[in-house]
Amino acid sequence: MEKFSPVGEKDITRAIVTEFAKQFEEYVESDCVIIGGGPSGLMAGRDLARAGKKVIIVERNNYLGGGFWIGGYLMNKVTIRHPAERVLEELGIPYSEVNRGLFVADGPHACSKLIAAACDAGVKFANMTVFEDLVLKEDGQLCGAVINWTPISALPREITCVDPVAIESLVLIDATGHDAQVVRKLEERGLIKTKGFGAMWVERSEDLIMEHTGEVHPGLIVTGMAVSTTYGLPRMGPTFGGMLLSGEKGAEIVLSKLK
Ligand code: 48H
Repeated sequence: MEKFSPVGEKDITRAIVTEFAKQFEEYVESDCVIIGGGPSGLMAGRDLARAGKKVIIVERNNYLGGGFWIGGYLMNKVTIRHPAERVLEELGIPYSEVNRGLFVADGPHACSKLIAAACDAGVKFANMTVFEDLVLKEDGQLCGAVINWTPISALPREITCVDPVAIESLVLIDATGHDAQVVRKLEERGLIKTKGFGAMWVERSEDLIMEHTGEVHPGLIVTGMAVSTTYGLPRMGPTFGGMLLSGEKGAEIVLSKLK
């Protein structure tokens, strides 16, 4: 059997540190920073990277995919309503039609294909990294994100005080799901008023999300469930078509802004 190459511990450590630092240094200045690596953030990232933009997704967890692994109630079948099944086709995710206009796929298969598509397109990731605050300049223009390692931000202030760092971008996307964390930072500063997502009403919610996906503040686009929270729209429950198409629309808006 062929032997493994004679590479030692220090070489492995050096490879990790060097490659991480190189990428981080490069993405400190990006075309678009997306906060949140769930279905809407991954779709937006994939489309932006495919269009040749430099895009990084900041994700507080180690894993990517947000709520897209599980369909609902801890059951790993995800549902998608027409017309979003075209995304399943595009990503090569096997699915079946269980009712007219209602499609089902395996959560792990769907989610991993979406993550892979974003990676293949060239999206970079800062995982285990939490969005903490905004970089706001003239006339309230949003120009970047203040970030820290998730384990550091999770520690109580009494036992640690490690300042965050900032990364700059021309545009940001809030894809943080129910919490709408980026929009909420604007709210803390009196720049916007969020309404909180409404009760479940699937027939209305996804069309409304598509209508409202857009720029909420100069330099900030909101996608996915964060749109419901921002505008007080009904939630849709465990179905993901609106998340995928909202991410796609968010990317189109970013691209038109970057032109
Ligand atoms: C870094 C953060 C931070 C932070 C959060 O929840 P998600 O899957 O979001 P969407 O909008 O792409 O999809 C929502 C969908 O999964 C869902 O929950 C649905 C359809 N619910 C319907 C209903 O009725 O409830 O992903 C958001 C991601 C997660 O991975 C978070 O960890 C991450 O954002 N995130 N990352 N810094 N401050 N906050």
